[in-house]
Amino acid sequence: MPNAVVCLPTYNERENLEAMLRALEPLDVRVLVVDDSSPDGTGELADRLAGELGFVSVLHRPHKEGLGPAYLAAFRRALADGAEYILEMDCDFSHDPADVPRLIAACVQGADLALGSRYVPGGGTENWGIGRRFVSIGGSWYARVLLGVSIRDLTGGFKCYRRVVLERIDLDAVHSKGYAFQIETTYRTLRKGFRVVEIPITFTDREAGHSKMSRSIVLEAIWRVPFLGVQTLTGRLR
Ligand SMILES: Nc1nc2c(ncn2[C@@H]2O[C@H](COP(=O)(O)OP(=O)(O)OP(=O)(O)O)[C@@H](O)[C@H]2O)c(=O)[nH]1
Ligand SMILES: [Mg+2]
Repeated sequence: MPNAVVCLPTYNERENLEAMLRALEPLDVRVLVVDDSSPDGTGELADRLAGELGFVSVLHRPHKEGLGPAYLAAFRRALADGAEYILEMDCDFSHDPADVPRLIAACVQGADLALGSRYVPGGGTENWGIGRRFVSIGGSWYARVLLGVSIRDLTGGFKCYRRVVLERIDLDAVHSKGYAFQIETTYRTLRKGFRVVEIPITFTDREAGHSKMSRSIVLEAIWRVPFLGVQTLTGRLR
C-alpha cells in the first residue's frame, strides 16, 4: 500500500472527527489532524483518538490562522515523516473518505497532483444552494481565466500531491489563507510543469458542525488571483 498521509485540518469539528477517522481507518493511510486550538475541544478529542488509533497523529497549533497556514504546517510534518503521497481533505464529510484511494491511485499512475473535481464530467455538488454554487463555479471560472489555466475546479480542497511537488514549490512564499490557498497551490504546481489531473467527485454539503466560510475568504481570493498573475508576469513567482 502506498505511503500516504491525509492532512485533516479541524476547527470545531468535534461532531465529525471520530466518524471521519473511523471511515479512514480501513483505507491503510496515516492521518495527521491539524487543530487550531478549537474552542469546542476537537484537539483533546483528537489526542484521545490518536491514543487509541495507531494511524492517527495530531498537530496542535495555538491560534486559528486559516486553512493555508494549517496545511503548510501539516505538509512540512508529513514531508519530514517521509510520506510519499500527501492529501488534503476537509473533516466535514463534504469529501467522501471512500474517494481517497482513487486520488492516491491517480498519483501512483503518474499524476503529480490529483484534484477531486466537481466540475468535470461525472463530478458534482449535492445539497448546495444557488448562492454557494455561484461563488464556487464563479471562483473557479475567475481564476481559470485570469491565470490562463485549464483546470475546471481550482477552489476544491480534496487533493493528493506526490511529495516531490511539495518539495519543489516554494512553500515559504505561500501566504494565502482560505480558498486562495487551493488556487495558489494548484497554480504553483502547474507553473513548475507538474502533471495535474482532475478526478470527478461528488461534493456533499456538511450535515454536522458549522462552515467557516466567510466574506473575507472570498475577498482574499478575489485579490490574490490577479496578484498571482502579476507576480508571474514580473518573474517573482518561482
Ligand atoms: N486547523 C484549521 N482548520 C480549519 C480552519 N478553517 C477551516 N478549517 C477546517 O477546514 C475544513 C474546511 O472548512 P469548512 O468550514 O468546511 O469550509 P468550507 O468547506 O470551505 O465551507 P463549507 O462548504 O461551507 O463547509 C474543515 O475541516 C474545517 O474544520 C482553520 O483556520 N484552521
Ligand atoms: Mg466544508
